[in-house]
Amino acid sequence: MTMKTDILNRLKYSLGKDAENASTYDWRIALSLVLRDQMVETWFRSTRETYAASPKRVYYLSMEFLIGRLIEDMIANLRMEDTVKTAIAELGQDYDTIVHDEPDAALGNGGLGRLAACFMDSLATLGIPAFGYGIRYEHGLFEQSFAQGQQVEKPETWLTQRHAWEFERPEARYRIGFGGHVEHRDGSARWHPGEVVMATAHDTPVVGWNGDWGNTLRLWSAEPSKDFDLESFNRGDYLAAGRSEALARTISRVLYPDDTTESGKELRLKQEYFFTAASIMDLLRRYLADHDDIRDLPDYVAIQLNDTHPAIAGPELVRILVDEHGLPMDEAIPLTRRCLAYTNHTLLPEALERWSEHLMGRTLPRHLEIIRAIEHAHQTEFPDSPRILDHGDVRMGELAFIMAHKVNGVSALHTELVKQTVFADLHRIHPDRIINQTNGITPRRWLYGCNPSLRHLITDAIGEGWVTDLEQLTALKDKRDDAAFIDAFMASKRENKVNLSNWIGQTMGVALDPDAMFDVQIKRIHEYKRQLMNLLETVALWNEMRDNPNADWTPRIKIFGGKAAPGYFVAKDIIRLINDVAQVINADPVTGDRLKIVYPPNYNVTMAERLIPAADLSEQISTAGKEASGTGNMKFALNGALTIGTLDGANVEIRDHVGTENFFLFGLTAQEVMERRTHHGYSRAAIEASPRLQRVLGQIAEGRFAPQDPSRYHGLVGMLYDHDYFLVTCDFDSYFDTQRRADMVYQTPENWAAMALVNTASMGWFSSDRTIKGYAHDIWGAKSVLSA
Ligand code: TH1
Repeated sequence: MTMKTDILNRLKYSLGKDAENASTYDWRIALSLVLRDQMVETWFRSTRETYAASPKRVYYLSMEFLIGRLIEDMIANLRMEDTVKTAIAELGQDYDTIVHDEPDAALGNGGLGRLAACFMDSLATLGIPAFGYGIRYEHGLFEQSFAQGQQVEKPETWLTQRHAWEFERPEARYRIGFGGHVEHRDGSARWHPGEVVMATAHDTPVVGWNGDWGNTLRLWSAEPSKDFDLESFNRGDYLAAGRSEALARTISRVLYPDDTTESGKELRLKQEYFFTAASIMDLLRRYLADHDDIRDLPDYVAIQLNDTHPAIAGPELVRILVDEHGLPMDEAIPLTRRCLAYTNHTLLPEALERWSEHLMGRTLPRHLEIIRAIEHAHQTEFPDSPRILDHGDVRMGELAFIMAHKVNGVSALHTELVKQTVFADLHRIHPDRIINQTNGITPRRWLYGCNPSLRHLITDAIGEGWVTDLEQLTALKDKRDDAAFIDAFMASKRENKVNLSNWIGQTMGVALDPDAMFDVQIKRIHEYKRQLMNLLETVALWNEMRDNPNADWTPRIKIFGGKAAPGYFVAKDIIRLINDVAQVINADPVTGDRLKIVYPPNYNVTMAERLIPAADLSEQISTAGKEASGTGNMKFALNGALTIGTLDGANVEIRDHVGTENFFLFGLTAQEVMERRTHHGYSRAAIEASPRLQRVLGQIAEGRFAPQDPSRYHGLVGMLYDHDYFLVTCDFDSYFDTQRRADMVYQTPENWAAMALVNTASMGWFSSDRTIKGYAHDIWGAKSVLSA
């Protein structure tokens, strides 16, 4: 009853609308504002308790927070589902319509950004005082559509609507300098920036489970330092007056759409420094408000660098300690190190950030001096240390490593490879610095929220404790021989598949058989993730179905989702090929309902929430050694999909947890991959040994899927023959055979379901709550402040 009046009041007083004239948008904003009001209570209480306890605070610095929609998250965490649904129904509105009206906040590219969002949820649920710091991009990741099968990018516009969750903080504004020169006098330095941009804070409350604790996601937006250039304006030079304003705003205008690729652009460096510097100033202001001695900073502040993107935090904090607080350099560097920790998310050489010294010196002259001082100090102590400054570049990985007291990888295998490869020499010098923290996912969004039918089934069986203690799912293992439970488990999966089929029918006009195996690969399009291998296997299966149309084939729906970086041409070719092949196969009456390919455009968090609960088979097929962890792999297994995968990233640990008999393993190991690359002509040899693969490549090369333009894929096929760096050809046969093994198991639905149930039941360890406890204990020395 009060919920209903609260919504009507918000509609009236915040939106100036009455119920008769309110649009879906108006209802959504009114509801969001009511929910935000509810969160504010928790939020204030958490802030008060934090000030009273004066604990160590965690600051998670990330270029990306891929939060998606928030409304259902907020409703679930506040435990208000029934209240809201009743109120919305009484108001004569449709709950789903309102929820689906919210734009998906895509302030990230993929796994790295989504991990940051899961971590924020876990920090709040665990009651660890924390801030997420990032950039309030005006345009998130581009919107993808397909034109004749090719990816088309359009700007994303989530902020053209009101972002109902945030509070602007005009009082939290900082001046961020760029360029200019450094003045040295009497042994001290002063940086005189040539250009200044203002950083303004926008706060989104992040409330944990049950509304027990609230933290803050603080995103910075860039604004001109003076409203505009009055002098130019008065001269009548309106363009010049606007130019400096536009330049400032450019910094928070758009997210770089490159996942695991370094862009090396000046604007990117400015974005990195912009949000890092604002965050450091903000946390220092908070610290100095109730502490006198800057030397105690590491007892109260833990700063986590999400990859090297905020690695300039090291030199920035040293700069403030030395230039503004008068600490000697040899004290400032170790003090800073005790505050900082760095997470490495990839070994891909193209992702390791480097900035030319020239650009760094021009953009951040004082920081370049400090980086030289850091280099000098480290070289003095460890003369054979690898260098930060190398061939005229500043290497951000080395800088982050040297300025961090802990460096972590994101899965057991990845951490081992970090020790053996990128940071082998630094690891020898600092053998205790590298540790592992295997990634995790929040069960609130990735089971409770996205899969209501499974949520209810589990809660009815074992109670609700699993939501904050995911290991309780192990109790479900007892149910694997309980026929009634297995039936209910299968019914839940089928319900999700029917829902997905309806959505795909409506949005794409393709009819799907919900009893077919739903085989899903959703992630950024990248050669190392090998969507191409999945597609080649699909064509091979199609050939064999046509050769043998009367055999008892397991029907398959191949579902793809994902975007390619706009400048990544091979990835874009792969997208086009998937769409071209889909056209041919989907129209084939011989295979009919038994084989379909669907590739819904514009994959995002919201689409993942639809697809994952409906998946039977999860494709985690990267070249071993290339996927640092993966987190989609965890979401699928938690929702009762079986994995077909390589021994890569967190797949290794997932397989250990669910049992080797409940995981479809194939392919070369990371060691074997490295070894195979030393063989001359390995891919041509693999193709020649596989008639099945030869046939598929022949069909693609001769234009079977692009009859109007038969040479379209010559480049792609040629690449597989000559430089198949990601070993698609070498793993193809083993992948195909393993797929047929999956087909066989699927033919006995109860067996499949029992294996799927064991997957769900074994995923407790992959909760991001476990991951965050690991960071808190091993890296931050931070504790929960949540009163019991
Ligand atoms: C991803 C990794 O590729 C993935 O394996 C991992 O699960 C995820 O991070 C979370 O740890 C990365 N995303 C990016 C994005 C950029 C640069 C490097 C990486 S690594 C922009």
